[in-house]
Amino acid sequence: MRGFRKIFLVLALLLAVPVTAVADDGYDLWLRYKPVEARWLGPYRAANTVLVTGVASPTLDAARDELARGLAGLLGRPQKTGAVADGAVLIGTPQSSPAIAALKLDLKAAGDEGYVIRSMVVEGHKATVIAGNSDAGVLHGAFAYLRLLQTRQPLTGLAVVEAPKTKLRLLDHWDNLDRTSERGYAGLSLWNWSQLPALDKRYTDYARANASIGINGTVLNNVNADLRIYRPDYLAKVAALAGVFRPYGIKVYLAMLSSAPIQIGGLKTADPLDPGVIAWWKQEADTIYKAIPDFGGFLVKANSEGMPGPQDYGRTQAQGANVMARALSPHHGVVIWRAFVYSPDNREDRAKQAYKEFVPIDGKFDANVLVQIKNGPLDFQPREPFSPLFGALPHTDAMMEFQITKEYLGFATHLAYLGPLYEETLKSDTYAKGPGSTVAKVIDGELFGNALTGMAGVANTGTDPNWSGSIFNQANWYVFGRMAWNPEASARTIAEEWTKQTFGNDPKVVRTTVAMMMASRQAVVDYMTPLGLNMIMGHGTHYGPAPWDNIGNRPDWKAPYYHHADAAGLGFDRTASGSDALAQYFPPAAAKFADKSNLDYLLWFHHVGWGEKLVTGRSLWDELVVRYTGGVDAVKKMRRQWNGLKDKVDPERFALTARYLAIQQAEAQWWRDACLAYFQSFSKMPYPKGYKAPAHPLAYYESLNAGKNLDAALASGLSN
Ligand code: GCV
Repeated sequence: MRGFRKIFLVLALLLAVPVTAVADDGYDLWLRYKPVEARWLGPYRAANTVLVTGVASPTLDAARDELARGLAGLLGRPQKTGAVADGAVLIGTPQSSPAIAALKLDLKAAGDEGYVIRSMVVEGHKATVIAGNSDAGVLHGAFAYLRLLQTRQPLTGLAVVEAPKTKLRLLDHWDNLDRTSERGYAGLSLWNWSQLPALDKRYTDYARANASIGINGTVLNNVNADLRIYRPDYLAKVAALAGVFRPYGIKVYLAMLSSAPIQIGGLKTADPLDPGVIAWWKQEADTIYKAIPDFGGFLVKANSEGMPGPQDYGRTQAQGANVMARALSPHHGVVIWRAFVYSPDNREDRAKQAYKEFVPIDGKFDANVLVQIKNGPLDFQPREPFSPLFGALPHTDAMMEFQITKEYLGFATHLAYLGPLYEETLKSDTYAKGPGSTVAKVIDGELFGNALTGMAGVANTGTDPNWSGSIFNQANWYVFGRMAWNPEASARTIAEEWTKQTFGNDPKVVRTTVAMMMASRQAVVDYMTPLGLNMIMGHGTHYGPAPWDNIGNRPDWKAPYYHHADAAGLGFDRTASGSDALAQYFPPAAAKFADKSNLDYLLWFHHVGWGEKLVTGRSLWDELVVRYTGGVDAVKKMRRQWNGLKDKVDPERFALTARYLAIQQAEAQWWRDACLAYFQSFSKMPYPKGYKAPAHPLAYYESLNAGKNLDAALASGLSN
């Protein structure tokens, strides 16, 4: 297939067919390395005459190979390697390259995994130096250098110094051993367990993509873990993957369960304080490290959604984590303990439960434990306030968990660039140590001086040719990696960077695509869960509107629990007159959320009367209609914008995206119509002027259920 594409490309070039006419399945992600425009060719070729390497290592070879591949693609000629000359690009560390050692570069700011890229005179020649303190740093520098070319930056006067602000930058795969993926919408799991330890080229391309954005770890299996993965035959498979990822600076981690001493150890208890259990964890760690000497550590979901945990023995989450941590510590492994803990009993506001569980045990975790906190207090909603745990654990290494896969934001088809969601959370001020105590500063360790820091993203990769279910979903993988590297980075800048690498540097393409991306997440918020609504998605699927229905299979956590619609109004009172979840925030942050003019969180924190006048001058009911309608209009606009790029994007990626946008529009209308019809049954207020309520709000859904094909269903959904 790939070879065939190459032949096709050559033929197309020979026939002088414009590049945009060549079909492209998106496999190459943002590492496309397409030929640069004529005006860049001269200066770029002059600055890249020869690659100069030093003593080889698997990682430095990967850096060299990537540069050779990238420069050959971009500059349309094979890339030479050799000795220093004018236009040379030198890569290495002071240890691997005598030429770089001789430059006596100050590499302190590059840290363990960063790099410098400098234009310099080397041995009398004008050259570019890509150097780091470690081979992984050099590899990251090589990708950064290629990014400069892919985004058409000048290659003169370069003085770049970069180091990641967080230590652990991980993808969490919720992948099962049967290759299904919990909340995965991009095909099967990438890990072909029945064929491993035999390797697939795709594993290397996965590692390349991750290294290009600085990701340095991957948790291979679902947090709802199947412990067969710890069998010797599976560990050999895991070791094979670790071997592919190692040269790319990526460590392998595995999800673990607290009950493992019973489930796979054959013990009678998994009590973390039991001497037999303590000994078993040590022995299990030794076994794992024999197979994978640089194993990263465990990710654990405990006492949540039916998972076992230390509470089963009357122990704290810290005691549960520490028993594992002490077994991993001699091997330099870590335990990542999730704060996603809530009980099946809904008498306590779910949004308050994790805080109540973890704040009392702040400071009780061993040095090699990180507590991984979802960005919001509930569960990856289109918009949530930041979790009050950020800032509330000054003596604990707190790590961010974002979701990249769009469990609650329309799966593969809806275009929702998550950069603004990540940025909004990271820029939120916790006020833990006064103004400026942002979530970013909590998780990069600046605020509390943490030794361990990190950010994890629930992966959206799968066996789909384009890896992520849609072309635009690739941007979410990309922005996650870039923000894990620098939690203070700008979502817009990253969108621009991604677009240029993915769709090219044509200003109209960049302008249009970035505008679509930057508006897309708010559009989803508006047509799904405006004004702070949340958890009104369908059944256990989390797809489509179902404000009337049950979320998941837990009877006590129904959608009406979250929105509290009644004859008087709508929204969850989390002020002092309600659950007082507000009190878990530092007072200035609480005051911002309490402010009713902060419409983004209005119904998250308040039960508001249907007729109550909002800061916009409209009643809540009218505002709700305006928001739902605005969300749909925003999708219509994205479709128009995308259609304007028809002659500028290759037909395959264009058509896929156009089709998905049509589905998105139909489903946005489905959301609007279904939610408004439902909420109006409470508000009993007339629709505002100009809004025509559909006679049949569930037409799209029902036509799909009636077995109509998608086009027919779309037609019914698009009819108004
Ligand atoms: C992996 C939500 C999801 C579950 C997920 C869970 C978690 O409830 O719907 O699929 O389980 O979060 O984060 O553990």
